[in-house]
Amino acid sequence: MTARAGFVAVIGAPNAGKSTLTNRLVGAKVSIVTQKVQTTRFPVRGVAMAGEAQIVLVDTPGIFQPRRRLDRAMVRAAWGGADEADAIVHLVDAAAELGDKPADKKARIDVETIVEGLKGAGKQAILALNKVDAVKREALLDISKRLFDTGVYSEVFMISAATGSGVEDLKKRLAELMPENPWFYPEDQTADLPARLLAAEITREKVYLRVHEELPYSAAVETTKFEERQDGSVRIEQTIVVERDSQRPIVLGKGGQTLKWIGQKSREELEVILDRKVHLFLHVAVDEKWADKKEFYGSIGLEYDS
Ligand SMILES: Nc1nc2c(ncn2[C@@H]2O[C@H](COP(=O)(O)OP(=O)(O)OP(=O)(O)O)[C@@H](O)[C@H]2O)c(=O)[nH]1
Ligand SMILES: [Mg+2]
Repeated sequence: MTARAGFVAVIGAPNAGKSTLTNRLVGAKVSIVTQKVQTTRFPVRGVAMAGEAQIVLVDTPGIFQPRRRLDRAMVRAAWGGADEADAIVHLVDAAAELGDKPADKKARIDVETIVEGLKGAGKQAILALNKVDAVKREALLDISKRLFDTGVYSEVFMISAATGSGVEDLKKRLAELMPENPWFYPEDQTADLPARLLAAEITREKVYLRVHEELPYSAAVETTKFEERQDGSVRIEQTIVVERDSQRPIVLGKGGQTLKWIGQKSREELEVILDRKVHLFLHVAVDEKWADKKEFYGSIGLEYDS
């Protein structure tokens, strides 16, 4: 058999489950997942193998109505991921298509924007209706028909990225769509994020999981030191950057309890991922302008002027 390899962009509204699906297809955690919208900030690659085919998934930031500089850079990066891909999966949160919370309405508008974007670019995508575990079967057919009638989809899959239902079928199909190519990555490699950045992402995930309600405008995490030590352990120093003075005590918590929790959870996960002992030191800093600094964009591969 001939080797196949290609790129699959996973696009969709914020919170559709793109990172969950990417992790599920790869079979390892390559991208962070939280209940907060706009968790993923830059395209994250995950490598899945299916027989002779290597599927390089590109988990992208959510596509939404951008307001701030960072929003614009994220949305641009998401479309950029779709531009370069051999196949596009448009992941739609089926529960949000049916719900009437403000967030659901927002998600539906974002879905329409994506449909228009695909039309404008003359691209066809695979529609994957996600979160089928959270909605009634009958409703799925209606959503699927309505979206399929837009003409931008080649086929439809109904899946649950969380439970894995339907994901194998989708994977099989993606494998067939991969062009003949030598593999881009060694067979046993699942991710290609540099360790410093990966470590920062894991900590950012813990920050969001713990204080997402109180931090409307999200924080940034920077790894300032990543030092391999003689004894095989690694010393990691990170700064959690928030935008306002009032957010510092939120991240710290009473007597530093919240920060301690964040540090502990992050360290535990990093020890598993890096497969060695981790000494993690966290600091909290306030910088009103972090989301407007050029260096920040460069460090995560986003375009400053999007
Ligand atoms: N019930 C259910 N929840 C899901 C499913 N897939 C993802 N979720 C949840 O949806 C939320 C968002 O998941 P993510 O994977 O972070 O979504 P995303 O599309 O990557 O979000 P952004 O990076 O913010 O654009 C998390 O709380 C997930 O646990 C699913 O199949 N069923
Ligand atoms: Mg994500």
